[in-house]
Amino acid sequence: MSPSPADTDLLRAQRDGAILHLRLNRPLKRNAVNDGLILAIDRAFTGISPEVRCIVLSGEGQHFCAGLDLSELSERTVYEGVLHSRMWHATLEKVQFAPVPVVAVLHGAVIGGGLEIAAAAHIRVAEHSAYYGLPEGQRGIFVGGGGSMRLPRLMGTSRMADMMLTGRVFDAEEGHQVGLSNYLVDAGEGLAKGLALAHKISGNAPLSNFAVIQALPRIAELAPSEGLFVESLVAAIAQGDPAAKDRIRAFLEGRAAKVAKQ
Ligand code: 1HE
Repeated sequence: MSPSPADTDLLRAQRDGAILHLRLNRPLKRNAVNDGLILAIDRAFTGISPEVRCIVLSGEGQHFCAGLDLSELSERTVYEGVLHSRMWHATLEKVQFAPVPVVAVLHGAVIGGGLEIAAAAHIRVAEHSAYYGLPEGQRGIFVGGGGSMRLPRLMGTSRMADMMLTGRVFDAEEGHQVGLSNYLVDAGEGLAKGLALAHKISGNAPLSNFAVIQALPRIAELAPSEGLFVESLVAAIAQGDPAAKDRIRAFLEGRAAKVAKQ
């Protein structure tokens, strides 16, 4: 599938030094994700410049994302449906296993596939306007963008089943309590918070960030014995990096910040 010419601005990309800001840009359709938009996300996460240290993902307009573009759904056969879901999987794998951390900034509707996109990010900042829904149950469909794999790990299978079976919508506070967001901020402050976090993350040693996003979720899925063994390897690799040695020397010589309450 290739996007039509009208689809070329579906995802806005803006580089500011080490930070790449990607914006879902279909506000008139509440950033509903058509094939063009998912393919644009896929392209954006393919071959990220080595100068980029963190990615911020947000949505243009009043909502983060209204989920799958339902107008494209009705024409698909069962087999095309499987391929379509696998396309989302491939794209959101690229998001979750991007070479650098991804911070999602959520506001307004974070629905269906929009929540699946958010779940693939490493950190979620939510504004008080955010609300979370999985109306797939009411629409007669199922999640298809990795939601059944990622969302239970964030909020638990039972809560996700409740959302899908009853159409329950979590507001920003409830979403925060159940683990859907890491930070909850006032209206209009999400992007500033997301960018501030991205700046902090960009200041870390790249290999250390890489280990956190690549090794941590994989180790968490292993049996304890295998997980501990892999952890020892990743720990040794990270501490062998010159950046780690420089930073530890800086602390021991009193040149690095202490850990302090924020
Ligand atoms: C859409 C979509 C969409 C809006 N597909 N066109 N997702 C849903 O079931 C959510 C459906 N959307 C909504 O419930 C509401 O639109 C919102 C709560 C997100 C926003 O409400 P509102 O009042 O701000 O906007 P609106 O007037 O409902 O929508 C504005 C336009 O966007 C309108 O089109 P228009 O041509 O009449 O202006 C809507 O039709 C259009 N629009 N959402 C297509 N989703 C990988 S599988 C994932 C499976 C799912 O994601 S299922 C969940 C689908």
